[in-house]
Amino acid sequence: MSLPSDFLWGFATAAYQIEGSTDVDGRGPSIWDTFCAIPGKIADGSSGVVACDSYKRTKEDIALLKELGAKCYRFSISWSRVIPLGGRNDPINQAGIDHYRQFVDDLLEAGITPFITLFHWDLPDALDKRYGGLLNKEEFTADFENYARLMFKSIPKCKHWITFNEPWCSAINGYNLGIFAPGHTSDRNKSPVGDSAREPWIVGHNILIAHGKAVKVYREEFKPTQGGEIGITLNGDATYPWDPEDPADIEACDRKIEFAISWFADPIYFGDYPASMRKQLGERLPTFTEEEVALVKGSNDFYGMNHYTANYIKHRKGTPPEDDFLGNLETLFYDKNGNCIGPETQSFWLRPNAQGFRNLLNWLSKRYNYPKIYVTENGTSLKGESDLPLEQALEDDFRCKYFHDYVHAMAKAVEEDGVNVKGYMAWSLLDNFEWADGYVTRFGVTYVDYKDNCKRYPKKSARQMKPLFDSLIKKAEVEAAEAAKPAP
Ligand code: PNW
Repeated sequence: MSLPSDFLWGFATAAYQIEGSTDVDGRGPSIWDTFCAIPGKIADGSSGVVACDSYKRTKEDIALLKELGAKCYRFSISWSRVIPLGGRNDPINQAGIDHYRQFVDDLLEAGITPFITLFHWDLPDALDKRYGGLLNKEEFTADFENYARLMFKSIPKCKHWITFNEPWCSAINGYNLGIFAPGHTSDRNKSPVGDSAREPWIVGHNILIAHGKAVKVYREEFKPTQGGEIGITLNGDATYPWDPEDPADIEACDRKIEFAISWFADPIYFGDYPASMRKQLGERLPTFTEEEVALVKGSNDFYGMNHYTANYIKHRKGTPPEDDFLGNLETLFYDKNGNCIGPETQSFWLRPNAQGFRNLLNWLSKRYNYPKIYVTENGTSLKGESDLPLEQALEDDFRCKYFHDYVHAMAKAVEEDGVNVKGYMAWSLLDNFEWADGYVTRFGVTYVDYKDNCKRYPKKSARQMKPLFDSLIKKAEVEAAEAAKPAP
């Protein structure tokens, strides 16, 4: 088992989850600042106001990355730091731009390759209030294009750009379930009220167009001189049939992935939405104009894959409710024969199943003709980790096993199945603000002591990463040297 010698590995974070300093250096509010202020939305009533204090500790974070041996680091830019009101006619904030440019310089100086995510959910709040944010195609896509251009121009040394992180989460969690900002949902007992049956599909469409516009700008105006690459990051779980003998469950397994991943990946690789989605959603799913197809089709230089878990899938009969977004099926932790998908974690939706990772890498590679893949997130929470005293929390054997098993499953997919994975970023470098879970759920390989000035303590899993990748990459180098030797 081995990985190519140019394989990049490292860690990932996102601006709102780690930076804090929400009113420092001219930053404008994002929809997450507003959302966190709505009572009941965040489990512990917290917000990203302090988070890991990373805005002020960039040197310390880089030193940590270096100490852990990371070759790359994925982070996101807070749009409202660089354009506080967000729009194309709004003033830019040089202090915000300088911060990220300096950060990239410092990473490169430390020998760490930066991956920048332009949008990890923290839309400038002014754009939501001004015109409905992600729901407004003309305005949102033009403003995102403008913001993306400003970043490409300002940070020419970055060679790996991700337009959007997990548009599925923005659309479904933000506009159907209402558990993420801006919190729209059809549930009349909750506010803000939206339209769960329609808004997510409009938001998804608008994100695809905005992605396409940013990619066009990068390819036409920057790539020729900067020579970098650009893509989108999508999330999706692996699937197994609830009843392995039932063709309807087997079919539902593909449909589940289509509703999660192909919703975005099919337009990007093929130019249109999957047939299964059109069939169920009809006119509620927008259609692409010819001009939009030209923008979106072929717009990935690489596929960014976020992956955490797997589910058993049971098909449902009859007409699904209008607000269904799964594809008329149920997701379960046990199959028909009582097999369990994996052990519990602190996250209700996450149960480790490393074989599923290999299966999904294969599924994606076959459907999209073996694209270059960067795993831009993979990781786990631990049940009850927040209740442990510091010394015990540092012994995160459960997380060590998770990373060991998942990374080995990936290496098998590369070596034995011909899947083209070129990088891997563990989620996350630090325990951080886990969105609606607040600080209760920890995903870090580094413990952050929120009660003691955000002090950082690398856990066992943090130190395991370098030997884990060294063993897989070095072996490849040894094998290559062996192969190069003349036959005796
Ligand atoms: C991803 N789900 O989010 C995000 O990109 C990260 O910011 C986040 O911290 C990480 O995974 C861990 O949660 C997800 O409900 C949030 O299936 C929820 C789900 C999936 C991914």
